[in-house]
Amino acid sequence: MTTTSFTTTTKAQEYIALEDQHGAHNYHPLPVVLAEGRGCYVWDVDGKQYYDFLSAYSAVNQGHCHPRIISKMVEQSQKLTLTSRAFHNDQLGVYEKYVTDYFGFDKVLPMNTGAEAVETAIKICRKWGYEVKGIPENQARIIVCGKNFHGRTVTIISFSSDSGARDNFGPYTPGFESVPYGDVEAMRRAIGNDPATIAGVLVEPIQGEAGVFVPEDGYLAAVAEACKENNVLFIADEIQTGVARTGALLRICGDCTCTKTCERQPATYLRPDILILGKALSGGAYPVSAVLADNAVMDVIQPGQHGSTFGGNPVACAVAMEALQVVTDEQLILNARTLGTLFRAEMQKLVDAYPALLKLVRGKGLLNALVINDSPESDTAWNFCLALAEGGLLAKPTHGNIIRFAPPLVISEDQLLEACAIIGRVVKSMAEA
Ligand code: IF1
Repeated sequence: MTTTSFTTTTKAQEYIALEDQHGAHNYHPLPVVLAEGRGCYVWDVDGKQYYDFLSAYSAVNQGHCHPRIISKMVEQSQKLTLTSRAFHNDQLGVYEKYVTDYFGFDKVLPMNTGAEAVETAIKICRKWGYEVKGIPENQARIIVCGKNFHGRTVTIISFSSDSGARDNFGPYTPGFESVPYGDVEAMRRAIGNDPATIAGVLVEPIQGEAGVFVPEDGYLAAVAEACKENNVLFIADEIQTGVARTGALLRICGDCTCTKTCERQPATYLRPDILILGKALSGGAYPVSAVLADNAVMDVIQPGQHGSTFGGNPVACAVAMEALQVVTDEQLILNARTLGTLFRAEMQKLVDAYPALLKLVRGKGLLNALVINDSPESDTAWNFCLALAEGGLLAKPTHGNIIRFAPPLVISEDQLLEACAIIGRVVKSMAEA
C-alpha cells in the first residue's frame, strides 16, 4: 500500500504549528485547517472545498451553519444569554415542553455536553436504584457494554475498555460491570446475577467508536425486556445515533420513520427508561445535551441535587428547538434513510469490485463505515482519509482499518453521488497502487 500525500499549504501549516505549540496534544487531526462551513460543505483556510463526511461526529446533522438555527442563536444572544438556574427564563419552560413532546417523555434535565448528560443519567439511575427500587446503600451497579464510548469524565472512562481513554486516570469509579456488546445471553446473565443490586443498563444502540457496530435485530429489544423483567432501568445513549442520523428519529425506534417517538409500534419501538441526547440536538451550533425520563424516574432529582451553570440557558433552549424543528421541516429522517441505502449500495459496488482492498460496508441511515482488509493497527485507513481529503472529502478513521462516513443529513442525492465518486476514485487508485 502506498502512502498517499496530502498537500498542506504553508498557511495551513502555520495554524497547525500554533496548535502544536500552545495546545495540549490530546488529538491527532487530519492536517486540514477549516475556516467555513455551509450545509454538507466545509472550506479550508485556502478556500479549498470539501464534503464533510464526519459532521463533527454527527453533531452537524442539520448541516453547517443552518441559516434558521444560526439566526435563532443570534436573535436570542442579543436578548439574553445566561441567567443560571437561580432564576427562571422565558425560553426554558417552552423548550422543556417542546423537547418532551418531541421525544415522548414526561420530563427533561438539560445539560451541555454529552459526557455531562451521561453522568446525569448515571446519577438519576443510581438515585432511583436506592430510593425507588430499594437497593442497599452504595451497592448499586450499572451494566455497560465492552468497547463502549460514552465520554471522557473520570466516572465514564472508569468503565471504558479503551486503554488510551482509561490508562493512568485512576483510581476509577466503582459500580460498573461490562458485558460484550451484542451478546443477549451475556447481558441476561449479568442482570440475572443478583438483579436486586442492579439499577440500570447503559447501551449505545449502535457503537460508533467501536467502528459503527450495528447489533443484530432484536438485541436492543431483548435487553429492554430483560431490564423490564428485573426492574432495571434501560438507558439509551443516543448522543451519536439520535436526532435522525440513522434514518429514524432515534435508533431505538428501529426502522420506523415517523417523526415522533411513540408507543404505536411496540414491535419496533423500544422506549428507554432514560434517553440521553447531545450533539445534533443543537445542530452543532452550541453545546446542548439532555436527559429525558418519565416522572417515576426523573422525580428522584430534587432541588440542589444536580445542575449546571449553563444547562438550560436561553440560547441553548432557542437553538435546540429550532434544530429539532429543522429535522421535522426538512424531513431529515427520510433523507437519512433513503440516502443511507443509496450510499451503502454504492459502497457495496466498490467492495465487490475491489475485494482485496475493501472488506465490507455497514451502518444504518447516514451512519456508515467502510472496513478495509487490513489490521486495526495498520495506517491504511489514515492514508485513505488523506487521499480522500486531497480529493475533496473529509472523513475520519476509527481504528487503523475502518473509515466512518457520516455526512450532514441535508445532503442531496446528487451531492451524495458526487461524494461516492470521490471515494470510488480513491479506492481505485489505492487498489491499483
Ligand atoms: C471526542 C468517538 C464519536 C458519544 C456517545 C457520549 C459522548 C459521545 C455515544 C460524549 C462522544 C465523540 C467525542 C469525540 C469523539 C466522538 C466519537 F469516536 F469517540 F466515538 F462521535 F464517534 N456518548 N463522541 O459518541 O459526548 O461529551 O463529547 O459531547 O473527541 O472525544 P461529548
